[in-house]
Amino acid sequence: MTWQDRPEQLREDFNRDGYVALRGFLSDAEVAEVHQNLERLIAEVLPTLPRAQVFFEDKDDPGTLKQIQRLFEHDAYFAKLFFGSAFERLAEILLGGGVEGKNMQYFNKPPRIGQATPPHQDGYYFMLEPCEALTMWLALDDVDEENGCVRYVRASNHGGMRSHGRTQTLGFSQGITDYGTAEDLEKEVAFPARPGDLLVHHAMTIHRADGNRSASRSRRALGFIYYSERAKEDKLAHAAYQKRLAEEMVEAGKI
Ligand SMILES: O=C(O)CCC(=O)C(=O)O
Repeated sequence: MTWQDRPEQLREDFNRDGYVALRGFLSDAEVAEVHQNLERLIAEVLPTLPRAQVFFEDKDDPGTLKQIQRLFEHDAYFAKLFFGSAFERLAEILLGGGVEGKNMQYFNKPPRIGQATPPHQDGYYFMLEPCEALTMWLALDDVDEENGCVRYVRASNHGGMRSHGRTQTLGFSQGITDYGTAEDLEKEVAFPARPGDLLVHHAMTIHRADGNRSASRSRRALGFIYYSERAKEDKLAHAAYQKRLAEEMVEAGKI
């Protein structure tokens, strides 16, 4: 049975737990195609992108690339993967209606130096009313506890928005300030993944990841963000925040 055969079950699991994991969402051949296109994009397109859309762990070392924003704007292959695709169809099933694709990101945590992802709720960044949106995380490497697999707090999508504060993590500027209660830790579930596995979380679901402690294994992934058509964005607040953040990053010499 494939994921298309069980839409109600998937939506029920997603609403209950705040996440679903679809193993083997892409085949090995499809993952190989994504890798080829990423290599091409990194070699040919990356040098032309605005600096607020490309993050390195060390901006003087191109080998430490950690994030690229808005892939679909930069390249037709990624636009096709994002819009009108199986990913978009799955988002419609899980959010129960029409969706709007908002962001597609490349994530890496380079070996040894890849930083932890602070605990956060994406909805805090998105500024939506109602907060109906999701993020998909497509593994492109074997990912486990050593190289920083994603961790979700089960059913945290039902607990409201937690207090967030500024972090020093490039690409994840906000983190939950009181993360680590007994309930958080008890309900935290680690999601090791292999290339082609897809994790999907609701914008209210608390999640985090450790850094990459491995000596030589990269930890690459693609993120897909879709908003429900019902969600209204506070566009002014969002644009003002993005501008302030980009200025801060330039001032701090991070980008
Ligand atoms: O790649 C990661 O560590 C986490 C990604 C994430 O937090 C997100 O896409 O919301």
